[in-house]
Amino acid sequence: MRERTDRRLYLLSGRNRPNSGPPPRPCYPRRAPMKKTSNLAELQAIAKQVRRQIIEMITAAKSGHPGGSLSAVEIVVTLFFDTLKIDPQNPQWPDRDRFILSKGHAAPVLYTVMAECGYCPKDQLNTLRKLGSIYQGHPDVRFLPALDASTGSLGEGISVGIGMALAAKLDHSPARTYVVIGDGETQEGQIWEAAMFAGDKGVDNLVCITDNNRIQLDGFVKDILPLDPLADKWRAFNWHTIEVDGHDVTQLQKAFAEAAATKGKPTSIIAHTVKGKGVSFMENNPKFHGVAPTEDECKRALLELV
Ligand SMILES: Cc1ncc(C[n+]2csc(CCOP(=O)(O)OP(=O)(O)O)c2C)c(N)n1
Ligand SMILES: [Mg+2]
Repeated sequence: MRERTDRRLYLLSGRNRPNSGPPPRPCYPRRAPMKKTSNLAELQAIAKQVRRQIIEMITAAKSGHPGGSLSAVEIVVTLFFDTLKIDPQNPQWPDRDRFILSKGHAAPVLYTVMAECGYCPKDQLNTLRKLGSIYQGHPDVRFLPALDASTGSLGEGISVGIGMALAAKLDHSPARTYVVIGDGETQEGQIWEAAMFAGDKGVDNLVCITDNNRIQLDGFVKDILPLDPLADKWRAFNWHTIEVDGHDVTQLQKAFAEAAATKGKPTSIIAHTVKGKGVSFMENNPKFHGVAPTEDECKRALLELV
């Protein structure tokens, strides 16, 4: 029954090949099972390492999105290393929790964390955005089959997540689905259609985390199309809504636990973050939405991330 649901989702994904299931997910060989941790110091240390890797890989690519990758580090690290029920040695486990980085341009944070978990090779991270690399500019399951979804066209991730969450319910699976969206992305109409649907249908195995870093591609969100009062809007759509400091691992852990304990409603976590977090000249600087650091800027950034 669970396999059939996976197949239904696959057909919906548009990659419909008759008489074939989803492509096999190659298990990247690792020697030991992934080490999960709830320990604050360990998670913070991983976050720092992830930030360094993000800077290095975007510098090597000479293009990419540092700001929104850095703002989401604690969110993605806390999910993968602590909250998500996953097994990188068995990436197709039907009851695994699902993760969708709807703001797919922040792929470097996802690739780095997945590589740290053992889903994919660390030594290829610096091939980001190269022709044929498994680390495409936006997450693509055709290149990296351990992903739960291809993303990059903003606005779509919650809708995809709703499908996965409802499929889990049909299968009586404990799997939960987590979607990370951007605040600029929240200006997309599809976000609110999905919010309205999930709130009405009580999709309580779905969590949407907004990386609320206050900046989108063209500048500050408030100057382009303000979202406030953002939490009230999610509440009005019948979502259990929590606001946290998105760089505070402990607050994130508590919010994810509160979401898991919430029945009858999906949960929206508004994570207040700083775009470019961790690198002084990138923080709150709209320029670093989609511009790679120069070699010199890379060196300066890495000196700050020790
Ligand atoms: C449908 C769609 N329109 C436009 C873009 C181009 N785009 C890429 S990132 C971005 C801004 C996103 O801002 P936000 O969601 O706040 O991301 P973050 O600040 O976390 O980087 C835009 C408009 C896109 N990827 N998809
Ligand atoms: Mg933003």
